Amino acid sequence: MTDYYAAIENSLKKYIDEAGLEPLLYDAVRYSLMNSGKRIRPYLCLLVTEILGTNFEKAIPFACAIEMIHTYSLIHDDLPAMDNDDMRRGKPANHIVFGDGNAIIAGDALLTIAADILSRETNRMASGAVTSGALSMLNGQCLDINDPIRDENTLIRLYNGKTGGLFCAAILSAFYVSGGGPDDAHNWQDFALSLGTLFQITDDILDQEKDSAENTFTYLFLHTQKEAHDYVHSLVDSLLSWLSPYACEQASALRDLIRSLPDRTK
Ligand code: GRG
Repeated sequence: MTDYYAAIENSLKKYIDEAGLEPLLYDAVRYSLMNSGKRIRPYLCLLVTEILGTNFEKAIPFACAIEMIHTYSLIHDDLPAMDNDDMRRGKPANHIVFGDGNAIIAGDALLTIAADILSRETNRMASGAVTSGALSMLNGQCLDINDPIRDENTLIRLYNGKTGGLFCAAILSAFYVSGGGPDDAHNWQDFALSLGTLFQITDDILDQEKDSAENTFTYLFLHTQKEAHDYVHSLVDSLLSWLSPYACEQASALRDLIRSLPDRTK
């Protein structure tokens, strides 16, 4: 199977190299973007594109724009005015190394390069899926930083925005790149939101100690550890059964990814 990860790394680097950034801004952007992220969103985008019978290269611009938007959100989320985290991806956060001002414009630069990539694409549905996911993420963040009512309904809105937004962007842009139309998108959208929820609750399980010390509102604020594990495994089962009509090697790779999520350690 194609090395999708190598394709993502090379394309991300090419896009930032071509953006005409000042050396300091380039360093701040590269520091966070080319920094051992798991690349789950762009990987999903390329896999789903191939599952739907289209060459992954058509989806590369969308996959890269999504990873840039994701990285900008992490840089901004780590700032003192937001989550105030000193470490990201195993290294000091962007603002710790470059200062708050440079971290803000590094995030802005990533968002702007993503917009530039999308503006050069002709598939408006796919571009729209990315911008809509990015806005959804901001809605989720808005709920998150404003201490919402801590109930199940709010948690679903929070997770469908903050995490589900960019999972939808990845999977729906792949769907549209492969010729899908808006009337048939809802199944893939449900799939993306379930996958986002699975990813986020495994994140909650990993961060449980820190979240509980900081009284953070997560799935584990409302549910026991056992309920979280049971829910995660029921999501894995339903995602796998949803994928059962697909037999290609990329579908097998996606099944492997889904099965691996409950055991992830980072
Ligand atoms: C500040 C604009 C803005 C938005 C913030 C995404 C987000 C919204 C905040 C980041 C904090 C967070 C826990 C988000 C939920 C999604 C999530 C689990 C992000 C981490 O994604 P990974 O694990 O990260 O894919 P890597 O580093 O592997 O790319």
